[in-house]
Amino acid sequence: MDVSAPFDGPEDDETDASHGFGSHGHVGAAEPPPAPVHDPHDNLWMADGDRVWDLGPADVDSDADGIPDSLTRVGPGGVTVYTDSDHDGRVDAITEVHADGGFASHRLDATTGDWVRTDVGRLD
Ligand SMILES: [Ca+2]
Ligand SMILES: [Ca+2]
Repeated sequence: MDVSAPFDGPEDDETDASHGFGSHGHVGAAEPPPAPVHDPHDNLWMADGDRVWDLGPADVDSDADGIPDSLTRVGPGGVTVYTDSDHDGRVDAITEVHADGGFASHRLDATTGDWVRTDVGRLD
């Protein structure tokens, strides 16, 4: 083999100038872990059995972190709020607010895929 590497010339010694200039080994150790990538244009979805419901893009930022995570649907009996709390696109919390002021919250159990009621009450 005749491999002529174009950059295989003698190294200059400019890198020596940085020696002894901040000898910290792990400069990036204090950096926070990368945030999960989220495309706000991704639609929220939820699975019902073997069907997948595409609910459309999130338009409500329920926890004020700057990322839309919820959408609301108004039905004949009240308003339902669908929330994707971990920003993976899949709805994992639902709150139904009924026209009479009662509400019920459900959260998706990721291990079983079942919806578990987490809260129920009445808005006064
Ligand atoms: Ca949010
Ligand atoms: Ca989710």
